[in-house]
Amino acid sequence: MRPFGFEMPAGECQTDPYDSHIERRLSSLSGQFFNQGEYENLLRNGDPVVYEVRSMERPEQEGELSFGLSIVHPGRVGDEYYMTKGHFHQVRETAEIYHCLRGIGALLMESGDGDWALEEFRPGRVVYVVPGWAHRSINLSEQEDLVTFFVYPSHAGHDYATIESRGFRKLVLHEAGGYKLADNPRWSRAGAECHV
Ligand code: S6P
Ligand code: ZN
Repeated sequence: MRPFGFEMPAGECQTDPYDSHIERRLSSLSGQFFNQGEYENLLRNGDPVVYEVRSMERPEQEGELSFGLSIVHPGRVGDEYYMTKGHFHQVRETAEIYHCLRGIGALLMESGDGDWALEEFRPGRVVYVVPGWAHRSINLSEQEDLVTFFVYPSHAGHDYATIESRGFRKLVLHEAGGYKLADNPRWSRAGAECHV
């Protein structure tokens, strides 16, 4: 492959290099939303696409960088905003950068021993995920997609199982005029530490 460049508009682009497109529907986020009753209600009325990822596939080896767009659609399950599954990198010593292109949201992050951080996304904002921290994108808008550009080392791999089993320590919930953070009752420090 030769060096290359491409446009990165916030909207649709016909000339981007992405060769992979995945859609994550509500059914693939089973157990992740706090309000299980509302989750099941919504699923009975269909299985909406919650988020999409367009990326360029690179060999999963050190030295390569994988990158693409994460697009989280607007919506809520009860008071909880649409969000990505979230993951640790399998190779914990790998970082990631997110650059917000469009929308309003946040990146919820959590270290292996349960420290947590929330960084807001708005157009132009960059978030640096330090090695060892799990990350989940959350769309805080009720109308607009949250579009971020991400880049990470291609050998990082993805550990989804840890988050699937206990979730993140904090929930990001809607409240009039903004959002609030709440403790996730499913989360336990013991569950966090056994996965460090
Ligand atoms: C990969 C990077 C993003 C996410 C995407 C979807 O390391 O963090 O490409 O894959 O935002 O999130 P998730 O948690 O479903 O992979
Ligand atoms: Zn990642």
